[in-house]
Amino acid sequence: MMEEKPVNTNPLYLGFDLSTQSLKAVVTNEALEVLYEASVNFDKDLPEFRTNGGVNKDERNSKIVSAQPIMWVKALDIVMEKIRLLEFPIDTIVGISGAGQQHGSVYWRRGAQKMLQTLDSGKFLHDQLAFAFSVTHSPVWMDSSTTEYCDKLEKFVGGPEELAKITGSKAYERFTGSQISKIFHTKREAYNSTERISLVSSFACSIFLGDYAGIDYSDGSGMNLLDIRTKTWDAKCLEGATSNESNLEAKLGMPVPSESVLGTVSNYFVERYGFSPDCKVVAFTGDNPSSFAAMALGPTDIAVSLGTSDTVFLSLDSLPEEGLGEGHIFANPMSSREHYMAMVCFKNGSLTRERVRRDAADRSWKIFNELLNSTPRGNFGNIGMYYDLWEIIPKVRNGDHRFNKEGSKLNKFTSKEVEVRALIEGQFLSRRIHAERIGCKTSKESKILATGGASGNEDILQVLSDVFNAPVYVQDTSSSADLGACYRIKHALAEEGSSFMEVVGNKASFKKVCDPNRDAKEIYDNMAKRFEVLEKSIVQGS
Ligand code: 5FX
Repeated sequence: MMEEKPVNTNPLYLGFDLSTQSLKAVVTNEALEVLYEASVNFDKDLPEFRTNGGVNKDERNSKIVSAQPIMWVKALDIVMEKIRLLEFPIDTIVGISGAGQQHGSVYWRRGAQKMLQTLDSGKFLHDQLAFAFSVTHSPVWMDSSTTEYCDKLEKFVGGPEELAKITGSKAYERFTGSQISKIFHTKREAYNSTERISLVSSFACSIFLGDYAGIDYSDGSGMNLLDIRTKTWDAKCLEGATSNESNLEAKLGMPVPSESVLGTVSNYFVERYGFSPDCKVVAFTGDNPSSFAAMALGPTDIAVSLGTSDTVFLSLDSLPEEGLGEGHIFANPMSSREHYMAMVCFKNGSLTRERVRRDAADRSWKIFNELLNSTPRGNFGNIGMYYDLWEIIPKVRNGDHRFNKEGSKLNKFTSKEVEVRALIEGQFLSRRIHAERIGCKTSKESKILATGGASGNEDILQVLSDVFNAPVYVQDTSSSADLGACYRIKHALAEEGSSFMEVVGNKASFKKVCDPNRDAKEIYDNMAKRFEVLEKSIVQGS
């Protein structure tokens, strides 16, 4: 008689986030409740790598920013030991996935695949992978040293708009295509000895898989190399980044859908930590796509992250007809074969709100909110645009711009109240205009999900709600990239054909904090039109 296999009644999911400053792990149950957490902070826990904020800045050129992949490997060793010490049944973990800081690239030396396939469970990973990398310092997303390679790539494919049409984004210094291009042109020997190029996400996935893991469609969209329609490497982009004899396509391997199960966990983890040999490894993705998955947004919802910089995230059923190049279009990590996510980043977020709070409100949020609330919606027709840093979208240099209701330029507003409202309305009008250009359409069902530091300020959120004419919600639990990995595991392991929403549902619990005022639509529809014209004039003069 065949022995009956015990049914696993308590499946657990293990999600990672290999982010800029730390490696975090979270274990959830099937209900996606967090049971255990462990983390490693690169600066504090791995001081031998001398990182600051998890990265190394080149002493002679501050545009060059990197991190050592062997540091990330060592962090994995430590986090796995911490997980072991939590003393839960590791063999009940049914799936592993994760997220990585976007755009960073890892260069595996010839022979590294064999190393991954034959890891000795008696030894640490970092001892065995010490010579696995042909480039010892991986460029990360904070690197901005590749302007000439961006220009070259855009020119080769026919200009920035053309590149955006193919890949979903114009060329950006941090995007992996230009980073690979720089290595190809300046470190040819290292490039030639590279067997495989991974993103940070697929690099971490490869270790759990014990073999090279494919780059997933969603994180792969942040490279300026992937055709976002066909989800294949674009021959022209590959050639523009390197040459037609660079063998880049083979070094990148085949891209994979973000929701794919790539195999079972490497024997190394079975023997060393007691994982079940049946534990599945689901493709890892980028940190932004993974946090996006953790928000489980509906098709008409918008997420607005109000942090040091502000970011707007949208789900798109199809590619926008116009506006490609305004921000970034990635394959949607929840349904990467057919849908898209849009991401628009604005550098001047909390940084600028804090500066105006200092200058107009004596550094006090209480005073700031009182000033904001003592002016009417529409601010008597006054409009402001404030940039402490060179902005990404729109492309303008730093400086403040103030206009009265006739559209004439002013040096100063008449009061601090007007200044504070002009800042907040101006920021959100800009978020709205640029989100609309990339395909954002609000409807009666739309919700705005606010996250990030400033999402705790309900007076600011009221303006957000009015400008977008939609209710604003905040999430009860934080929507993190590691949690998003657990959501993605559950979806990937569910019955074939089930949608992410069916499997994860509205697991993410939202709390409504404001509704738009009745007169908001008319006021801000008009103001958005005026804002757009004024913003254009600034871009032209910049
Ligand atoms: C997105 O395009 C970025 O460059 C950053 O948000 C990184 O993903 C941070 F890890």
